[in-house]
Amino acid sequence: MCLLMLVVSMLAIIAILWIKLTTGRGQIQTCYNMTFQRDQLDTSFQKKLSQPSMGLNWSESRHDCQERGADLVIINSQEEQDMINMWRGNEDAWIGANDQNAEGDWKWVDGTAVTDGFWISGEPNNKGEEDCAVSGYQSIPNWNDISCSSKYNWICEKKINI
Ligand SMILES: *[C@@H]1O[C@H](CO)[C@@H](O)[C@H](O)[C@H]1NC(C)=O
Ligand SMILES: *[C@@H]1O[C@H](CO)[C@@H](O)[C@H](O)[C@H]1NC(C)=O
Ligand SMILES: [Ca+2]
Ligand SMILES: [Ca+2]
Ligand SMILES: [Ca+2]
Repeated sequence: MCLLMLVVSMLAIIAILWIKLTTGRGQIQTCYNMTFQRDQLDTSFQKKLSQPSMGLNWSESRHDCQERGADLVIINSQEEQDMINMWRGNEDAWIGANDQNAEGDWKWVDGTAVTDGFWISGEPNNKGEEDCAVSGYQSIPNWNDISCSSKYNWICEKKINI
């Protein structure tokens, strides 16, 4: 049932600019337990090819999320990483991790440490000065650190109480 919802959702991403989906807090099982707190993922996927100027830098992306009562996504599990990877299609997308305050000290937007990061092998490498994380760099599903001034799509996450 949850997987079906995801497949339907993927089709919706192709058709529309903005989608709102409800999912478990990074765990498929939570779909079956409505008393768990859920996250609402509010996903933005402007298509780069058709709208090349629509990407935002990391702080602009975060601001857009905050205007929606959300924040950039915090990826809590392999399941959440997999879902985000499906939703982003082949687009790179900002996620809510950065090391802007202290080099190499990666933090989520809620201030917690990034412990089990899904980094691409060899990343983060801070090449030049790279302090913000994208998921899906060059079609690889995992993360890369990138200059925070680069423009990408972004994924917001909003906690909701059900
Ligand atoms: C659903 O989650 C709540 C909160 O964690 C828990 O107390 C309850 O036992 C769960 N119910 C089932 C059927 O798993
Ligand atoms: C992101 O864009 C905003 C608005 O154009 C700009 O003020 C800010 O300096 C940019 N941030 C970075 C890191 O480039
Ligand atoms: Ca999350
Ligand atoms: Ca860095
Ligand atoms: Ca890098």
